[in-house]
Amino acid sequence: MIFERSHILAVEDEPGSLRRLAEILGADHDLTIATNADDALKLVANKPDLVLLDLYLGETRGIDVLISMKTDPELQDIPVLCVTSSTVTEDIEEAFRFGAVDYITKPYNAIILRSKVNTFLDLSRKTALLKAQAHTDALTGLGNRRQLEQQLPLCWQQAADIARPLSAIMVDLDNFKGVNDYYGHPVGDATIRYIATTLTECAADHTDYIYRMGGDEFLLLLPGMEYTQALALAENIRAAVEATSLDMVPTEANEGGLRISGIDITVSLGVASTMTASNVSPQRVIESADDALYQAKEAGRNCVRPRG
Ligand code: GH3
Ligand code: MG
Repeated sequence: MIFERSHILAVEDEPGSLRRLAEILGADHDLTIATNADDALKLVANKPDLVLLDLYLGETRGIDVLISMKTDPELQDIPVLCVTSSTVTEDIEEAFRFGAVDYITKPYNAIILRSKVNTFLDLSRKTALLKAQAHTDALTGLGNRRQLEQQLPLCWQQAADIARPLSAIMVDLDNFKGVNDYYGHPVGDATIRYIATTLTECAADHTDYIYRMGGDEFLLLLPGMEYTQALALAENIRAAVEATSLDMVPTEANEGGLRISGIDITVSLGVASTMTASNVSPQRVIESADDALYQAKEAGRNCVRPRG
């Protein structure tokens, strides 16, 4: 295990205990200190990598810090290690029930504490990495369907908060099988990456919610964007891709691009827009954009089709 320097929040009101924590962990990690639950709740907003939590903090209770963290989606993954004098069964039971990763009673052995801290930091880092990978498309770095599932309610709420529509643009490469068949899979992959970059560039101010839905299909979610704006953006994307030829698509084999002329790259796009309302499912706007994309394919490809 390789240990990186991490940010640890030590919540502890007893000066002797704080000195000891600093001695054991201070050389390897950056320690921030809170001596009561109120300060801890403020400091935890800075998202430390790990929290060491004493349960009895003068007038305040460490368990309230734990409960508050575990109910906040932004903070709930931070490991909380209880370090306390209490050996009361109810305290131990409560700490684990509310999500502490471990419970160490004072006096503790320095080697054991250091080792547990490093183990939980390492586990937490790996879990975060796995989570990020599970939500990212490996070829393009865009969000994948899992990411979309998680973010769709957020997008919907964002649009609802400002009483504006949620728009969606569904994009699919035209006759992409031909690119793969003629030039091979690596060129196909490079083309998909190139389209992902083009989408990100065209939607410069709206890049938070761009997804690769799978294969050669992409989705842009645009909370707060009016229908006509979304149509204009879709047309920009269409024109930008049309202006691309395969010799502009960078590949790993040839950084300067492929020096062949041949298949033109184009995309078809479906656009939909809906006002957020309690009787409409957020999924509906995506289905509508998908229907519109189907119509764009039917209409001969390399075009934008609307669906109100
Ligand atoms: P259409 O205009 O109707 O969309 O025709 P199409 O040939 O693009 O057909 P479709 O969208 O159904 O096919 C997508 C193709 O994308 C099928 C598959 O060979 C290719 N594909 C899917 N994922 C990848 C990938 O990760 N890399 C490469 N190179 N090709 C992929
Ligand atoms: Mg296609």
